[in-house]
Amino acid sequence: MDFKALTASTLGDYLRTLPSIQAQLGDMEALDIVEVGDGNLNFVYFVSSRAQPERSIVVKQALPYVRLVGEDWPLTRHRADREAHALRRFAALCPQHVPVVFHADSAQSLIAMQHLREHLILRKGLISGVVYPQLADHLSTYLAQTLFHGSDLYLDADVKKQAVASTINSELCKITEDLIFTYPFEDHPSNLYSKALPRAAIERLHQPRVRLAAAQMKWAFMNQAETLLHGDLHTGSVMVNQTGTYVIDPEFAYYGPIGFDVGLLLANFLTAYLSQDWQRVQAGQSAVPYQAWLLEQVSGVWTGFADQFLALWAGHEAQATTGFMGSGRDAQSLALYRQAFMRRLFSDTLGFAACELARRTLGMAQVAEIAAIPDAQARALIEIRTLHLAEQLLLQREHIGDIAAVLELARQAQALDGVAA
Ligand code: SR1
Ligand code: MG
Repeated sequence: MDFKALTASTLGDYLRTLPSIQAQLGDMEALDIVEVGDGNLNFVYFVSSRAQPERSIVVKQALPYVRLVGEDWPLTRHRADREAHALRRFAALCPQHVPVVFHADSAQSLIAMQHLREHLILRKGLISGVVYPQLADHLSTYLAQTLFHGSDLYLDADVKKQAVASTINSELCKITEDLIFTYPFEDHPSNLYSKALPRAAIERLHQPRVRLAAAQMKWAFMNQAETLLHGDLHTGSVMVNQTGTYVIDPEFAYYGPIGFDVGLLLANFLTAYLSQDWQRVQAGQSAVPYQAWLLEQVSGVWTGFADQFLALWAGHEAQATTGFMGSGRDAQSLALYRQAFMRRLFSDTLGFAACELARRTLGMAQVAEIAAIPDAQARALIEIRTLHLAEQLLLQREHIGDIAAVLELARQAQALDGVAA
């Protein structure tokens, strides 16, 4: 069937032809279908059986343009294939944290998957000040499992090279190259921020040493084909409740630097942290305890990820005849290499986190915890803080010794009450 943009009225007839969907929904005579997508790119529907409303699925369709902008910004529908492939691959590696795909149709650029009806988008939970006791544990496990098993530390070299070739996602990568690594560091017409943000705060990102660092991170994003990434792992790509965590929406998946997924996630915890002065105070609460919990998530995600990544690596080396360093490897060389590897991964992570902080402050793809603040002065102060932290992380990424030092930089940014000269 030729591609057809489906709607809440036409989707039912399409789904009724599919045995895999019938198995999920049971009685499909009458279906309740609502379009619920509030993401930037795609259309998303909740579909349930009217006779058995507890049986439901999510359907996502990619249209040949960017939803946020409309038909003036054409975009390949190929992203749905990338997403279906990545969901299946990540689910095989970490089934407890990835939704099940029931059906994927390349011609229609459509995916039908598990409906996480008991879960909420993490970004919304963080704006409301909800504590999720197992969040850092779950997210660090997801990161370690997916990022380790896609890399040359685990895969045979030829398998990994084939994987790099078969997961090319150029158009979506170009969005990231522009929106995360380029536009925040220049006066681009698509940039958006508070009217009250002082020009001096924006111009700090135009300093040659900052632009140099951003260009270095862009180069790493474009050239370090280290593992299959989610590619857009912000807190809007995570669904949570008190006991479970799922990572959704990997349409930006491609082979890139390991630190990119980790860095994006940490940056979005940091925007949540730096915006609590507004969020909690509006709710009549002190921001302090929730901010402490958010910094614990930053620290817990990094240390949990690093520990599990190293454990997976050591476990794999222990049972492989020829490890990454060959069959003649010795314990001391292995230890040195692991240490250097993790050191570089940490500074990559901080550099990517910095670019994400900059673009979530100045770029067109805004985050609600900052952009929805109606008081221009209050929003501008938070933007000053996120930009300051972005600058510090970018410039110091190779010298920051550990995650505790990152938390200290975040606290210093939180304490700012204006733009540094
Ligand atoms: C056109 S908006 C692009 C952004 O939305 C996606 O969620 C990614 O974050 C991307 O950068
Ligand atoms: Mg998304």
